[in-house]
Amino acid sequence: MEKWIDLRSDTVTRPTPAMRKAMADAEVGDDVFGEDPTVNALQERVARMLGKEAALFVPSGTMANQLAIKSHTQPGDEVIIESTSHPYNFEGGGPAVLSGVQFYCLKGVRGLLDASQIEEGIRPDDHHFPVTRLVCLENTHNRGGGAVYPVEKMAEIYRLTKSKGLLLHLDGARLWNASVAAGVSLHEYAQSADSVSVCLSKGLGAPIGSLVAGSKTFIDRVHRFRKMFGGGMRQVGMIAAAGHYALDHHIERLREDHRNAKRLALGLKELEGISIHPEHVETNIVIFDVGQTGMTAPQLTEAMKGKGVLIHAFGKTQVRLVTHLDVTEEDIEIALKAFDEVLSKR
Ligand code: TLP
Repeated sequence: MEKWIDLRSDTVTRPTPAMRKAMADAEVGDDVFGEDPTVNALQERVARMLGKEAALFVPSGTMANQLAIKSHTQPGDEVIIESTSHPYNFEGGGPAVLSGVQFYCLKGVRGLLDASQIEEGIRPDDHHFPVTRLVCLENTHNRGGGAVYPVEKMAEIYRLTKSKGLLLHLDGARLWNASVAAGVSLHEYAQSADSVSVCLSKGLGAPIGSLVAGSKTFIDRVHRFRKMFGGGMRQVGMIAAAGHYALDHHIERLREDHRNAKRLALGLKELEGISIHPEHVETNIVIFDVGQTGMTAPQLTEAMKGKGVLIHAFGKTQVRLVTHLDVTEEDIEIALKAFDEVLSKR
């Protein structure tokens, strides 16, 4: 295949030549000694963007979430989370192993929870129960089809957590997308969270890297656990430089990804048997159901591969498509044509 159209995830992007140049030119030092100037500048920059006292550079979004959960909780605590969230489903059961916590799962609407639901999930102060310590939210919500949390909804949840003495961690792997789509600053979203994780390696197109942000005391704990989890990195300014480049050049362009996702959803809606709600596509993720096409999601995935288009089967009948830096408007039309051909042949 000459060129794959890879819609499996926005994690598949490759660094652009300009990003690679920035990486090659980076000033570096030993970051475990806190001596990498490029990493230090990135941490300060992201902390500022999120309006937090401090931030720490870590290898992945998974590690960022795990460190936040570890730093906020004690073994035996309970964490309220949405049932389709990333930490609950896609982090290898890490919270049980690394933090010894259990989840209390709530079912949201496209991954989004209400303050009233969360309030009902908080355990009474009774020795029979685990201690509810932390609430985790995800914005945008991956399995929720890239759904954006309205900022007022987050603020209401945050007020609830404060009134109940709980902490709130925001998995903001794609907070950049939420910010661009809703016209709400990162700072404003982050005000409704004690800690925030963000990823540079998704829509922003960096090859590696996430950050956790919060108070100085919290980041100090995160730093200790990062060492314990083996996430201390050395001359990592080369990677942080990709992050700086991404923040300079790749935030505003997320609008293109959102436009492409919408176009994809509208085109898919025209195809018989596909069940999709284009009005729910707010950012760069498109989820649809193929149950009525007579094909399963893995069968469709295989058939699309034959046309040079890579897609991701989310279970038996659900498919996820994600637009990103390496997918053009033209690619979207090619992909839609391929879907049409595959589905009309079945
Ligand atoms: N998500 C990946 C897969 O793990 C599902 C993807 O392709 O979308 N939080 C959210 C909301 C995420 O979507 C992801 C990655 C992470 C955290 C973890 O980031 P990494 O992959 O850097 O560990």
